Amino acid sequence: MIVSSGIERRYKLSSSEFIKDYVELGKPVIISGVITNWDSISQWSLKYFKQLSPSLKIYAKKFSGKGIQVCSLTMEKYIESIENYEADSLNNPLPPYCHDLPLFSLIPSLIKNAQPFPLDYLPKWYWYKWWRYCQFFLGCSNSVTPLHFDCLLTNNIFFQIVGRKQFTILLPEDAKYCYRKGWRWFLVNPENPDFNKYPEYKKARPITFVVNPGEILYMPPGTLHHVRSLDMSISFNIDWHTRKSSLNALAASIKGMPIQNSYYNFLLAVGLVFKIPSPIIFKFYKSYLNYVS
Ligand SMILES: O=C(O)CCC(=O)C(=O)O
Ligand SMILES: [Fe+2]
Repeated sequence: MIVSSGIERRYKLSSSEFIKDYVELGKPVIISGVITNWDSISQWSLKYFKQLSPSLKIYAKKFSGKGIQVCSLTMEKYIESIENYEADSLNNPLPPYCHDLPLFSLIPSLIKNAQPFPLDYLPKWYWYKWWRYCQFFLGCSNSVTPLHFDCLLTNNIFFQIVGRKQFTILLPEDAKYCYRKGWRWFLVNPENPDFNKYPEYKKARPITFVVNPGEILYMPPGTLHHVRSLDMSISFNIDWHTRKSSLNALAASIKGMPIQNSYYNFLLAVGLVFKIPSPIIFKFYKSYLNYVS
């Protein structure tokens, strides 16, 4: 396996540099110093979420070789299962992983804890009610998201609020060494690759790093990522297109992208390219936030 040189880290990166040196070049980066003063960094905890909204119905996922199993439970029950696991991981089962939850829409009082939001990293089209595009990840230590890329081939800005996460990422050109299954998932486990089964993975150049609370990770479209929570963790991301990435993603419709994904990309391309206001597009796009694929 070729071990590559790591990811760039930048302190208080300006939006013009972010766009010129990372988004336009398709280069990942970790940015520190931008969200360090958010209230969420000091205030959010799973206990806090439980107090705010104990009876909120949420969904959690179990990832296995057979696919994704989704279960529904209340915030209170979910947090209790995490607390039990963190207190005694030997005698409690690993709880499912609450993954892709639009928590700002479900608990709007959280929005004020994520200010000032670095809106100028995003195209203006997303500025109006930006929080509607965010998806949360709540989980215990050892929660894992297997290797995949984000299904609409969007850019991803990932905000790590509580706990640390270890990412292993690969650039899109290495996808061919990772044994794809369906549209977006990959069979190789980068933490313990089985080279007998997946010999081509020896040619891949995975990059492993830890994202700490208060840091932002940017991943360009098509970046493969495997994520392990090192601690109990709260994060959220925003998946977004530029005009260019929306058109590239539409072009991927002929490369096996599921038709449902092409529909969402079509909506975003219409918004970004023809400047149709986001409140109109969002009515149709909204169902994407509950889309499991
Ligand atoms: O944090 C995780 O476990 C997964 C994150 C992820 O896949 C994403 O932000 O697209
Ligand atoms: Fe992802």
